[in-house]
Amino acid sequence: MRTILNDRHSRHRGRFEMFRGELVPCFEKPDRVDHVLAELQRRALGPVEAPDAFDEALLAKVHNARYLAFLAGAWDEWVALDPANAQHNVLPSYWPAPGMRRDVVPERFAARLGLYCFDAGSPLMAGTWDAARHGAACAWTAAQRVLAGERAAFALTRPPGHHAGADFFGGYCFLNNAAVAAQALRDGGAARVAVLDIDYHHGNGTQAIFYARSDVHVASLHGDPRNDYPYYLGHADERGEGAGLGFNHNLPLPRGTEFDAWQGALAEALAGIAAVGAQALVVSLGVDTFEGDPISGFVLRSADYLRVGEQIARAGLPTVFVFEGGYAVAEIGVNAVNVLEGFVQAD
Ligand code: OKP
Ligand code: ZN
Repeated sequence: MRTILNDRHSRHRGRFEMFRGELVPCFEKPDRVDHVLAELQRRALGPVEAPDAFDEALLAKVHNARYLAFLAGAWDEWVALDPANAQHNVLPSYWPAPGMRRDVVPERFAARLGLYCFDAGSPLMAGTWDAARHGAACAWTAAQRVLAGERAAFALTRPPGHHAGADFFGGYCFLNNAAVAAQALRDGGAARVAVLDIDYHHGNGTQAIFYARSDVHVASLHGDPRNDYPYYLGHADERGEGAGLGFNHNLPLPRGTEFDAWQGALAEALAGIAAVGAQALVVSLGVDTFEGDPISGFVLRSADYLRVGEQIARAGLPTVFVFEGGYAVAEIGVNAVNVLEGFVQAD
């Protein structure tokens, strides 16, 4: 399987996120991708390449133009406010509460920041935009390889993407790489695309982007939002709206869920994907379902990920894997590459 690597990922390197009233070192760090890359190369799973030239105008198919302009210029605006800001990451502290106005775009940077971001855990810095847009290019390129006839391709990138919506960032995510890949598969001729999100956290951004669309079906297995981030979306009764009704499938699971039960939910998600007649698949591949993950609550073991890859391969669809979460850094390479190897071996 071919890997498209974001070689700019380490330009995004957050210092601190807000956690329990303190700023703590970021869980989402450059080592994560480096470990996956090392394991891919150790197992010789296939070539590793840079992304093709990417037309950034394609981002506007899944994100809103005002948001993209904000994100692209946020760091420069921040530093222009005060040159000393160059030493600090950007993190919001203000958000519009319900009943407050979102239609008037404030002038003040700190206020605009809160319009476009939904948590205090996603620091932005000088290299964020560059890392994120190259990540989107990787997802797009992986989709192009699959459209050209390859059985599967892997976009290895960070920051992750599935929490980013049309006009907001959060959950360590800035641009929705999986949505970019799904849209690229649609534009390349797949009449219906499915996104299968197996990251521990609900992909609220991906769900929101495609919620009213019937051409992209979104299925997600995740920690029940009653107890897990992102808390305010990801319930089983969210089934899509308008033309998209019936094309969103959430499978929330309790903390402590073991592989047997998790795999049953995966089978259900895949049955739904088959039922809607998807012609291509995007997998939001997070491995924070691992028993040793420091911020998550499922208990999958490393060997289980081989079975996950096999089960996904049996869907028989051209597949783009997009890397998302996973914070047990020492095991992240083995876990992620096990999914890919299980997929390849089942073929
Ligand atoms: C991103 B992805 C730990 C609390 C959770 C946000 C988690 C974002 C996960 N400080 N903070 O889905 O893996
Ligand atoms: Zn996650």
